[in-house]
Amino acid sequence: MKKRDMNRDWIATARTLSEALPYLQRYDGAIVVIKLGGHAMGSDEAMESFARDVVLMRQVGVNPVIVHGGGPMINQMLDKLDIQSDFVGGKRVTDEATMEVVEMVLSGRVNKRIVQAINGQGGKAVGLSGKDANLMTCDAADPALGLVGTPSEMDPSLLHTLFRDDTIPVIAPLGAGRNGETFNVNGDTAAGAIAAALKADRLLLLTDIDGVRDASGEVVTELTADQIREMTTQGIIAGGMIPKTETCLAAIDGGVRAAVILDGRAPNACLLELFTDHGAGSIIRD
Ligand code: X2W
Repeated sequence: MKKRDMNRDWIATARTLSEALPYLQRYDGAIVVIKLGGHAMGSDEAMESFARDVVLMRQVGVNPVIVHGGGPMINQMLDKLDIQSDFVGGKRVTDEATMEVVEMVLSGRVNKRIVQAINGQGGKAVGLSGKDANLMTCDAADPALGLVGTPSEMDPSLLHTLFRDDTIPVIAPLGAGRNGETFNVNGDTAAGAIAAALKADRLLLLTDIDGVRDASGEVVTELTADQIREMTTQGIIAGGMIPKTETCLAAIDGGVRAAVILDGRAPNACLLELFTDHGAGSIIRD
């Protein structure tokens, strides 16, 4: 004999699913690029929950692409190896020794952790970096930063092949140079460039802040590109938020329909944003 568990609001669960229908229809076949920052990668449970959301997206017809960071994990390994590391304008000054560690950590441990988490939830993920299939060719960003790259030529054709095969790409932000170099690319920059190359429907930047705040400190849920520019000129958008909003503006300029800055540590952040009226974080459109 079995009895119903009356401690849960099952009717609300069914209603939530029903209310998701228009969103499921809207995002059927959509390309959603998700940047998972190192600061948004939490415990194994949080990673499992993120992976579950990604697999659910794929299950309902979305083509998710994960581009990850891993700055804190790179810092830990550099510390262990006693390699000093500096940031200039939010970018890691990258010499050859640092580059070796960056590639090992990002393409190795961090990338495979995400791939394994997605596959553990019944998805089919494959780990890549911008070097694979010439996805992201880079030029040096600034000689003072060493091997930091700016994406200059994108070839997303492999990603379209993976979509057709129900496979979820998980991409480390590294690019190849034209002379055999390996370049370290800021994770947000890489996600924006990949989203633009795919003309993605959404770019979701998952970070550890809950969105863009106005002068009174409140999170603004919807903004235009012009409003972002104005708030930056007025100094309301400042510090670490600037590279994020710049990435969003560049992605929108490049043909991405909308970009969202949201807190990746909040449970089911991606689902909340894509499939509910509530949304999450701050959405930026042209
Ligand atoms: C970053 C790449 C990783 C990254 C770095 O070396 O830390 C540059 O700064 P988060 O976790 O998204 O910050 N690259 C050029 O962007 O990680």
